[in-house]
Amino acid sequence: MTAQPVTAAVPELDLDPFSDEFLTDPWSAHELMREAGPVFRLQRYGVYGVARFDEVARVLADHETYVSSRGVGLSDFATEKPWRPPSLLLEADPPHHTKARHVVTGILTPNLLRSLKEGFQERADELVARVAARGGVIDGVTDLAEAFPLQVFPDFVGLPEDGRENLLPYGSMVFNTFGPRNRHFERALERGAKAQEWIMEQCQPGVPVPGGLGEKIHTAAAEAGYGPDEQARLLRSFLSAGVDTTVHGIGNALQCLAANPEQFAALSGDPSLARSAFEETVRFSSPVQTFFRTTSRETELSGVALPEGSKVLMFLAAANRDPRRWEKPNEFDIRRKAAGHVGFGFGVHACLGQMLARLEGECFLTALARHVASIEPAGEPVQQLNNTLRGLDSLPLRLTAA
Ligand code: HEM
Ligand code: OVM
Repeated sequence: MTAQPVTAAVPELDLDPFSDEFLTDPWSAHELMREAGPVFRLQRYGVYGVARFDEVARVLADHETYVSSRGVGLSDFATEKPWRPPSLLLEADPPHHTKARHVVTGILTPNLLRSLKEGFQERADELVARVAARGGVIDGVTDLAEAFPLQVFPDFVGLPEDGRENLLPYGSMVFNTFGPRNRHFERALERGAKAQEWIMEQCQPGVPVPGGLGEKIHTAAAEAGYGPDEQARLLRSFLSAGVDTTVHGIGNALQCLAANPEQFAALSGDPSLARSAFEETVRFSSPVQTFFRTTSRETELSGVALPEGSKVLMFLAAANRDPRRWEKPNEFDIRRKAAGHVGFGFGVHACLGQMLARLEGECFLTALARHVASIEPAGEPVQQLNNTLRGLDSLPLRLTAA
């Protein structure tokens, strides 16, 4: 027997992907990880990592070996109590996951999304035209990237006006808790406590405004046999994942367009490029940078033996810039075929909100193309450091109205 030796040399890296240095500028470390090998170990956390497109896709594709029910953060739910009751979607495996997913996909239909388009476009046009007309230096994050989703998403879900300021802190809290118990995690728990209370109130049956997504989820979940607690938890998924992600997507798009005037010129010249520009932003900037899986059994990945119970960190952002998969991966090019990136994941857990995210991105960038003639950096952007998300706290810009 000449079985191939499987564990011969797993590269051991001493990088900390949750350190401020890494989170501030992950790109050179991503390259180092991709070049270290198809699979490596992160010594500091005792976990495996994959940063090449093929291995990330393989882990995403095999949900039986690489499970989500033990948590998609560093914490292993088999040995540690989760900080909140696990998501019925994100932190579940088939067949439980399949059932929950079915409830939601029956609601977020292409028809429903189509019905939103006109209203989203109007709000985007109105907002962008107003901010562009103001002149002077604006903040791309608070004036635009936060303002647009914070208008359309809570209305769509059927949330009250009062308390919407809790949405961003709650999302940022949830995404921080996928990391280790570092400064970001601990601060998130402290600062997010109040937001969490408000979010959970909004998730209770009977609270969301009739006619909105919230009520629809409760009705469909009840019909599927879920009790009040599970209904609330399904809606909680949307309030966890639905705002910070698109805010960062839009903020990152503004940053990329301001940094690449020829790309903004292409968009202005042809606003129908808006959807593809947003897709390229998700590939290029990967608002969700990482997720973990846990091995449910001993397995082998690209010649590396992984014991049962191993945490595997998928660097989605690194896969999205893997030169093995992409031509000129570090160039932001709104005309490229960005489809096939893993910024929304892939497989059974592929982002449930991706069509809504794309709709928001497309409407926003269409409005930008229509109402803004030029967009220039007007100061240093401030990165918002989060264990999972990549986005900005502030982005000083000078806009010229079209
Ligand atoms: C799942 C990214 C917007 C709701 C995911 C996953 C990624 C992702 C990478 C896969 C998780 C995994 O494989 O473990 C993004 C990005 C967004 C975005 C980059 C914006 C640019 C949204 C929005 C919503 C949403 C707007 C809700 C309206 C969800 C939910 C899941 C998910 C519920 C879990 C799906 C499942 O486990 O079956 N998202 N997302 N996302 N996303 Fe998004
Ligand atoms: C959920 C959830 C939370 C955070 C992110 C996410 C990216 C889903 O509660 O289901 O998907």
